[in-house]
Amino acid sequence: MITRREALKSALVGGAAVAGGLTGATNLWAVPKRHDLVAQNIEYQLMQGAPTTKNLFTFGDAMPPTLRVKQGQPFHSRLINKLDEPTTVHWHGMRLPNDMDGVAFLTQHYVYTGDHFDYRFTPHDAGTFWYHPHCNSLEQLSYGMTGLMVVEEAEDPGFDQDIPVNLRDFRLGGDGQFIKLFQARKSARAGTFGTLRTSNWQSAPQMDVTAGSLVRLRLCVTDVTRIYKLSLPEGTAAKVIAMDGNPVTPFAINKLALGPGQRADIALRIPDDEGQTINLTNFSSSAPWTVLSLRAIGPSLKRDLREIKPLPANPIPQPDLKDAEYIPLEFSAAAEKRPANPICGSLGFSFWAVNKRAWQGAERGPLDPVAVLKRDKSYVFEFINRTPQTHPIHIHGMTFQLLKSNKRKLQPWWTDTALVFPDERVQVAVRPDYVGDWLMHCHIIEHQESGMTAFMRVE
Ligand SMILES: [Cu+2]
Repeated sequence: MITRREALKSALVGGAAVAGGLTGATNLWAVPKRHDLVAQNIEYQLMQGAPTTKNLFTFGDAMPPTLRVKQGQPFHSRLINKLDEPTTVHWHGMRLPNDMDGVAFLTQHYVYTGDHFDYRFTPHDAGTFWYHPHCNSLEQLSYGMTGLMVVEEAEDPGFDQDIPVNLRDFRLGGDGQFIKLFQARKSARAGTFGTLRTSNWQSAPQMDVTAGSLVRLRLCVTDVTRIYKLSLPEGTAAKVIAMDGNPVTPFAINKLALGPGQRADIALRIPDDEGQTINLTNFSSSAPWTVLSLRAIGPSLKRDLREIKPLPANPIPQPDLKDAEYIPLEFSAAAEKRPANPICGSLGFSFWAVNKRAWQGAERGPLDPVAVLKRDKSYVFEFINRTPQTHPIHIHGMTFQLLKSNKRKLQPWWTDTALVFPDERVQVAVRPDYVGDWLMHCHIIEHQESGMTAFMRVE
């Protein structure tokens, strides 16, 4: 008997040559630089004096690299799998062809140990994005496989320095080794937190930046659980200029809620005097803690925040609200909290549901789509949170606009991941521009892997 896994593996091997030939032929005119992502185990000192020697997964030989590409230019990345298990890469926030979306079993087959897979697409939108596996997600993300992707604007906005910041925790014991990644009773609530808080794989790093310069800080929460609340000291010359990759009307950062999957770009003017520091602080825990600090060095460049050019809007298809179809999407606890088979990264529990259905883990094959949409038609989704927890709801392959909430005033931001607070109802508008099966899930990975996942089909 051929198992499903073996059948998929042979299908993959058979299909790879054909796909390689085709993509080779379509790329005669533009040969983009190839960004190789080697998925592998490494040893690394995350915790002072206690190197992590087991189960630290990454792309490359340190923290996954920040990939940089220009808006509108073809991008090519080769995933080379040197892990002892299958993996994939998902490009969070990208509007791209469905077969490049990286979701195991829904949009592509596993990339097995020793195999590789070529991802090719052209980023339409400039901004801060990120990438991670969509396969055994709780382990692979928790073990380190989260990296940033910067899509640069066609025209340089005029910063002196651009600093991507990968915000996440690691769940390590005192010996620097990973401990059990989740506790089921916590997965059924806000999720299980890590023990070591890091920015770019360092604890509260201090970064030296030129005095009086203009810095673009690209904050990206790649943690599997933590919702940050970020502040800079009062009076700091700084503005949030983009959220989740997309430009916003600039505003001051003050306990900014940023959940797993979300990003904030901050334009920051460094003080004039050498040695002056600015601390970025997180207020979401009972005791606030420093996320990173920036220290001014050298003579002042005497720049002014007003010298930054406004970021141009991204070319996102605009929904037509008069012609939009309404689709309610309800996020709740599962009717029955019972153990399920732990397959393809699912936790082995059903705690959560979307429209009353708990996703059972991808390897069993997808359920029916939660909604069937038409490409280029407009929709209003209502995210209805029936739980006492906050959920960062992420939809693959489409960028949607925040419309309104029953709890607070929303800015009309464009996003791919919306925080939906307890008992909140958030309406968003979207006009999907790519056909295919697009996953929708909570980005608290324990919630994703214990039922709070569904997918939408765009025809
Ligand atoms: Cu959630």
